[in-house]
Amino acid sequence: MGIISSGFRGRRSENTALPPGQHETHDFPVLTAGPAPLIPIDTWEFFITTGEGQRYSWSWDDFMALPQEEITQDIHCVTSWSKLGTSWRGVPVDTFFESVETTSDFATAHSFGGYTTNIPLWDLLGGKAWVVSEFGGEPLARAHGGPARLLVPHLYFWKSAKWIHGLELTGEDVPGFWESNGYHLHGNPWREERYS
Ligand SMILES: Nc1nc2c(c(=O)[nH]1)N[C@H]1C(S)=C(S)[C@@H](COP(=O)(O)O)O[C@H]1N2
Ligand SMILES: [Mo]
Repeated sequence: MGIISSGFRGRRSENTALPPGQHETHDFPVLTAGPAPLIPIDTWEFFITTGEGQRYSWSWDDFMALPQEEITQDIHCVTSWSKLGTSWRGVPVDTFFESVETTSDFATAHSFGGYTTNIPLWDLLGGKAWVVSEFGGEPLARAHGGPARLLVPHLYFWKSAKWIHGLELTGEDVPGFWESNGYHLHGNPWREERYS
């Protein structure tokens, strides 16, 4: 022995699940620009509008009737905390798209309260994103986006729009709230796509 490949030399992060520049937290910080909106369940809807002018929508009951998945994923906030192994329950974005026809390549997620964030459709489909209504086996707390938020764990957590209202599909990538304020258009934590 005695031969150590250069890949193993030096100080290694204890947890290989952490993207570069991130540290693990066991808290669940709340990060919201502005006040948390209150959305009564009977007025809640999730919409998808297409570049072709179609509008699809689901009431809370429609949403609850869809097949739900248990999700365990790591989340990474651009402010440098990561939370590993978080558990959620929700509906894959793919499920909503089963009935949607579009040629659009991009989406703007719209939240109740006005927050927006842009995400390529490719990053929302293929089992990579969900609309979730439970965290850790409990209904999602309002501070964390309840009754329902978007979960896009493979991108920085600002893409996981709390109080999700719907997805507006567009032909071009249109910067959302943080993306218009200096954050990266895409936000892949493994490539440290933090700021533009
Ligand atoms: N509607 C809405 N969604 C939002 C935000 C927000 O201000 N409003 N903040 C984003 C940011 S910057 C982060 S880091 C996460 C924080 O989610 P948490 O408060 O559940 O930790 O929500 C994202 N989704
Ligand atoms: Mo954030």
